[in-house]
Amino acid sequence: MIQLYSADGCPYAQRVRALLTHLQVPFDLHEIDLKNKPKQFLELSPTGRVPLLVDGDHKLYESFVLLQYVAEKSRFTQAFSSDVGLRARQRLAMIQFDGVISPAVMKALREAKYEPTELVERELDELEETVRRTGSGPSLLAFHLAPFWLRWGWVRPHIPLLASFDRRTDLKRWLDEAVAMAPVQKTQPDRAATVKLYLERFGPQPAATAP
Ligand SMILES: N[C@@H](CCC(=O)N[C@@H](CS)C(=O)NCC(=O)O)C(=O)O
Repeated sequence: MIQLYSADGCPYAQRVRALLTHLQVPFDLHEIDLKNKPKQFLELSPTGRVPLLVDGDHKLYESFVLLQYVAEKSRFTQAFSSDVGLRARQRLAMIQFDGVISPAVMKALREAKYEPTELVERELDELEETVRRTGSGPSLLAFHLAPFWLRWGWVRPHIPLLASFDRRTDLKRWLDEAVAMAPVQKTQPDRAATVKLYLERFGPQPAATAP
């Protein structure tokens, strides 16, 4: 049986929980308190981060890898497109979401402002084109993005960058549909606790007071 080390509020871990739920793969869930990680988890985990998945001899981490491992093992045929070019674009979109788009959103949240950059705007255009070609419904791209869109929706007024998503109506519709998928809804974290965590940890920092 798969052992999944997770934290309720963690969007990376929710990706994996949602996919396992969608595919009806049984798993033991180990909820990790990230502020007080158990010794047994730290001994097991090479990074100290969740999600961590243990399946027999396989100890795996990085949600991008875990999604593909679970999908391949369960022969999830809708995981990626059958078109080799689009499949590559979908993988690239997952990587660029974590590497470019998500950090820009978190920066906008922290600074309470967004000055559009060519890089982020171009990535959003690319993402919109990729989701248009992907179509709606369960896919690894949908499970990858939905937990983030869900949380950002909860703190929407604090993230000026989301206007850039909203202008791209096909992208916004696709993301809203991804969040509405039953396994995403079923695995969503406690809303009040997540909003509190987001704003305390990632929200605008109080201006330093002069000495
Ligand atoms: N790139 C990783 C990110 C995982 C990650 O950052 N997890 C956070 C929780 S959302 C974590 O475990 N933080 C604990 C720490 O860094 O000590 C993935 O995709 O799995």
